Parts: sequence; C-alpha cells; structure tokens
Amino acid sequence: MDIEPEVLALIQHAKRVTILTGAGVSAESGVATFRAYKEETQESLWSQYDPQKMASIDGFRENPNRVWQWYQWRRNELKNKEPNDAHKAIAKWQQSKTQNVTLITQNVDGLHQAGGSKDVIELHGNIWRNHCLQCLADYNGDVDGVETVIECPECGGQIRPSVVWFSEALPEQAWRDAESASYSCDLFLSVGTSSQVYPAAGLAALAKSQGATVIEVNPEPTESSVVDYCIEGKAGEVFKTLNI
Ligand code: BJW
Ligand code: ZN
Repeated sequence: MDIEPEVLALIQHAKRVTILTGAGVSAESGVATFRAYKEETQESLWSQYDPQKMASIDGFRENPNRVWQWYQWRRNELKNKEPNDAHKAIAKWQQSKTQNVTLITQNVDGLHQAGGSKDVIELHGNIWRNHCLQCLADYNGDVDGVETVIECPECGGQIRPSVVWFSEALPEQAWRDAESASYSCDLFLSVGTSSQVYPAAGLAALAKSQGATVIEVNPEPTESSVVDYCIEGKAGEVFKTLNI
C-alpha cells in the first residue's frame, strides 16, 4: 500500500501525536464493528441488535438478563482474539523517544493493552470490568459462564458491565485527559472510527481548532469535515506500511 510522501512526512515529523481509535482498529483481529461499511462482509453489531435495547440504561432496566447475556456473548467472542499489526505498531510508537504519542480509544475490548500499550485512555470503559448499578462498587468476582445478572455483595443492586451506554457520561478523568491531549497535539490521527458518536467524535475538531493536522485511517473515508487527509486503507495494513 502507498502512502503519500506529504502525509508520511507529517506523521514522521509531528512532535505530539494524539491517536483516537474506534472499532475498526480491531476489525482485522476479527472483532465485529458497530456500523458496517459498504465493502464489509461481516455483520456489524448494530445491523443485528438494537442499540437502544443493548447499550442503554433503559434497555438494561427493561430486560437486564438480555443485556447481560449479550455482553457475555461478546466477551466470549473476544476471548480468542489477538491484537493485530495496528495495535502492536501503536504500542511501539508510544515508546518513541522523539515523539510524544497519546492513545485514546473508544474500544472496550482491551486489545490495545494486549498489544503492549501501557497508557490507554479508555473513553467508553472496558468490557472485562463490572460494577454495581446502584452503589457503583467495582465487582471483581468471576463472571465466566454466568448467564443471569449477579446481585451486588455490598448492596444487593444489579451488576452491569463497566462500559459507557448511550446517554451516559464518559469517565471524568479519561475525558479530561482526552481533551487535553487533543488540545495540545500537532497531529491528530483518527483510526477506524465512523466519527458518529459524541463526545469522542468532537475531539478531532478540538485538535484542529488549536492548529493540529487531522489525518484519518479508514478503508472508507468518513464524512467528517475536519479531516485534512484520509489514508484509505485498513488500520493493520496502514500501520505496517508506516513502519514507525
Ligand atoms: C476500519 C476497518 C479497518 C472497518 N481498519 N478502519 C447528537 C449530537 C451529539 C450527540 C448526540 C446526538 N444525539 C445523541 C447524542 C449522544 C450520543 C451520540 O453521540 N449519539 C450518536 C449516535 C448521534 N452519545 C452519547 O450518548 C454519549 N454520552 C453522552 O453524550 O452523554 C451526555 C449526553 C447525555 C444525554 C443526551 C445527550 C448527551 C455516550 C456514547 C457511548 C457510546 N457507547 C458505545 C457502546 C459501548 C459499549 C459496548 O461496546 O457495548 O460505544 S456505542 C458504540 O459506538 C461504541 C463505540 O465505542 C462507539 C463508536 O463507534 P466506532 O468505534 O466509531 O465504530 P463504528 O462501528 O461506528 O465504525 C467503525 C469504523 O471502522 C467504520 O468507519 C469503518 O469504515 C472502519 N473500519 N474496518 C480501519 N480494518
Ligand atoms: Zn452495590
């Protein structure tokens, strides 16, 4: 795959790089994305499941076991998934002595960490963690194979996956860190995200408003108006070519 020399130079010479990743970065690991793109053969999650039923507090209240079982199914699907070239290249890039690289992800799958990234700003939580809906205490018990909602040992409330559902606030510290990394970078790389879900999708505009160049990596360019350059390709292939 070819990357324009001008774009390559921007990537190689930036001092402060902020990367925002989305489900597309895990696609080459075999993880389903939420929204399909036109050449995709794999079914996307939202083409099969209703986000209001599966990823909202109202959906959970209406039928907690249905939502819990959906997350158990997704955890099961994720169990044998491995980080791909994009996860690994980003982790290696974060070790750079000459460039400051901050990683923000919307993904809940933990594959960046599995690929070697130590510092990951997780905007939408992590599917491997659980907490109590009522008292908010973390639940650290083993949930493997558990098919009905667990009661909180502290207060009897319901245990839910520690991910951010629609209409819920993002974790405060993660959001603050993401904003400041976007505000202060000279290159903002948006990788494998449809840029449709806010507030994460607004970070590129924030970076741009402070003078950063915005580069997108996506096999299908998004409609985002703040993107300066799009590298049209799959994240794993693009990062392999970048060789950073
Ligand atoms: C590849 C590839 C390859 C494929 N390589 N690329 C109007 C304006 C502004 C905001 C709103 C609005 N209406 C409603 C809202 C609020 C809402 C929102 O943004 N909705 C939009 C859909 C309109 N946002 C929220 O509710 C957020 N909270 C909030 O705003 O609180 C304040 C508030 C409260 C009340 C009212 C309003 C505001 C919370 C958002 C939480 C999102 N949660 C989810 C589920 C997480 C848990 C779980 O995993 O189950 O997060 S939804 C889902 O979307 C998931 C993702 O992180 C997120 C983003 O998706 P992502 O990562 O972009 O993936 P896809 O699938 O969309 O795209 C994949 C891309 O990869 C595609 O472009 C492909 O082409 C590409 N690709 N293969 C590279 N190999
Ligand atoms: Zn509790």
